[in-house]
Amino acid sequence: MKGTVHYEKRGNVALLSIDNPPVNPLSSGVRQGLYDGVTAALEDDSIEAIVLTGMNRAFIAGADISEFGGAATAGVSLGEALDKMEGSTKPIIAAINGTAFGGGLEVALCCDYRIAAPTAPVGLPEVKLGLLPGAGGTQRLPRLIGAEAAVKAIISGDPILAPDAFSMGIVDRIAQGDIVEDGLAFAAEIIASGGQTRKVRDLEDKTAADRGNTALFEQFAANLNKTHRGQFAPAQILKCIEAAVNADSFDAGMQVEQECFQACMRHPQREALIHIFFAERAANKIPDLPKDVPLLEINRGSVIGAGTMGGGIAMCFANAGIAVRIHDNDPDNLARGIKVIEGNYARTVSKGRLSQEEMDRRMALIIPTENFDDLGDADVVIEAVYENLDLKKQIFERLDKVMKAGALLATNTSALDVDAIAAATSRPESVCGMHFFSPANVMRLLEVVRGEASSPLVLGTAMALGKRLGKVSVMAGNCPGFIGNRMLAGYTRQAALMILEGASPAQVDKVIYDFGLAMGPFAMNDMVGLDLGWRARKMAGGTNEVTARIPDELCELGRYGQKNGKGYYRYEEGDRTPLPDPEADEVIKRVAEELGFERRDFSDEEILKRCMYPLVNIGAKLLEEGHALRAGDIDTVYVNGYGFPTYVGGPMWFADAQGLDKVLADIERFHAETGDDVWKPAALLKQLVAEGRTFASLDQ
Ligand code: 3H9
Repeated sequence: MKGTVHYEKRGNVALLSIDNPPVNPLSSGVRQGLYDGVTAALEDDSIEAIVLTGMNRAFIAGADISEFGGAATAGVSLGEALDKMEGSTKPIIAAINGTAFGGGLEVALCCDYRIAAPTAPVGLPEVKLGLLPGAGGTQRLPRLIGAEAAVKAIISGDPILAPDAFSMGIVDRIAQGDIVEDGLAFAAEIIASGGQTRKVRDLEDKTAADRGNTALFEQFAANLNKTHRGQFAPAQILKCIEAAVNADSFDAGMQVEQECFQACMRHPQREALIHIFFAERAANKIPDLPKDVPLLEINRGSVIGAGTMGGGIAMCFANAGIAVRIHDNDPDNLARGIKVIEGNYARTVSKGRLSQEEMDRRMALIIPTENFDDLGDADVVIEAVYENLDLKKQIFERLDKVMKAGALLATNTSALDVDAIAAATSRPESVCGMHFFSPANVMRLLEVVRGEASSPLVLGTAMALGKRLGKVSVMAGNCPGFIGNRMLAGYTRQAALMILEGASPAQVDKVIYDFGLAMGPFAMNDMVGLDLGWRARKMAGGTNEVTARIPDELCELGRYGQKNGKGYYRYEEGDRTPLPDPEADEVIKRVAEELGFERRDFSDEEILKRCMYPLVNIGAKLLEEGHALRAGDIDTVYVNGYGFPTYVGGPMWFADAQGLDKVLADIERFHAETGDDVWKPAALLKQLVAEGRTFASLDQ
């Protein structure tokens, strides 16, 4: 059995300490230990109260997710352990030393009293795994804090810091000193005042107020379409909380919770979301980098380029409390960049999500400089100028001269050759790619690009720095576009071809939106600005690429996208809703005819396959070449950097779910029909189909 609970007598109190490192999930040994510990305390007449706490760095991280979907596990169930606790005639005090998430908070809610360390976060994040709190959380939390607050907490799944949990009524006290000593002192007080138990299941006053209020739950349900479009679990959560308010008894509510929990467990979204949970953590582990690889100590950063990317990266450093210099060779750009950063923070302050003092503290960490040589004292420098290989090489040549020995030199290039950039220095072992995604202060993904010469110390440091900056870091090989953008090129090209072949931008965009992305490729292009690509192509002397013809002609007509109210779509003043526009449709038709395309109707299914399967085929090639280490890494890139719906699990997981034999058959058909290189089936895909395997099986 995995994990254990230590039992210790402290006078007339039994101290139960959960021990299942690193974060104490409720594995079989912990469940058994809870059951046995409470039983022993109840049987010992000298014990008058029980204190439950966690060893290691958490109280309890929740149910053991790795047990889900597998064979039944040994020992008592969580339900049996919780019944034992809730049935206890001696008061149980949860001394929440650290994270109490999911089943962990549910354990605490089965205790009679709760005291928390001031830094401990509590929460019910099951929704992020496609689940709902299935050990009474949907029934007990509303009884403690009311339906509305419970809906907010459980549907968002967000952590609640102990001081907020105290004001909401989730915990009774905040520890002033050592959490275990304060828990024992709390127990002594309860014993001294009669040793009363207090079961959350018996509380009524908070839920009584909303009983029969159907409008309240209709309102919650309507909001779900905006906040959790396409997701299965949130509606199930509402059903459970409604039962907590309206069912005839606590047990009847628990029955509803069990049914809904099981429905979530069976749903493919649950499997996809748990796949992403483990994939994000696996991505951090690089097979040939030893766990104890020495790392650079990062106390100061430098960023080159004060544009959108550079500014966002500087904010990442400041948000993590790391001082950072930001340089731009154009003083106006530098001043503008600092203003943008200030504006970003000010907006967060005005929304109440950041205090003014914290904003001031972060702004003070960002030091603008016009002097390139000032960058030299940093432990890491990230170059974030526009995509031009010669310019980047020049910058790295200069960095080689000014940066202190041993510093990490990173380029934020999104597609260029990291080795060519590293070769401009005398220390290519110190160079790697650190590719952030826009806006860098918001997007969670970081691609760490491994150059031919990048040293283990540099790669390990870049991965660890990513974690410190709050990113999900994925290691990518040095190939054009790395993982994310190399795959994306296949997706955008197919979309562009389909509007030449007869689909409309609105149809393609709707298919992608319904699939779960925030917007389709044409709405996205309009948002970014069609003129960027058009100008770049003009500067490069033009292109023969057929897919460039439509955006170029739209730009010739002054249709740059949202910025001037017309692109693939038209936009009403002050409104970002894309509206079909006959003028743009005319351009599309004319260009298609001029290029000799025969226009036809597309089914939504075909559009989806044409957009998604290039991701899969290129993803398979990346795996084959070793440029991506795991299928799960690719999925991690797509859900964290490209808005791919997490509940679909990423493109490789999606392909597995379709059946790789079917995916391959479609790819072969597209290849036969078009001869396009992107459809040349990856050898790995063919091999997996021949062996009856999945991409996921490669990661096991
Ligand atoms: C639930 O509770 C359902 C119930 O309502 C009903 C049941 C009937 N299980 O993230 P880290 C592993 S659903 C198994 O790197 P951090 C993780 O994989 C659950 N393993 O550390 C990693 O392993 P490795 C609701 C888990 O400090 C290691 O622990 N709970 C679990 O950055 C360290 O994790 C949640 O959704 C788990 N529950 O963050 C909480 N949790 O070293 C999920 C972690 O091999 N967990 N591991 O890569 C978290 O949010 C974060 O892990 C936590 C720690 C904040 C706890």
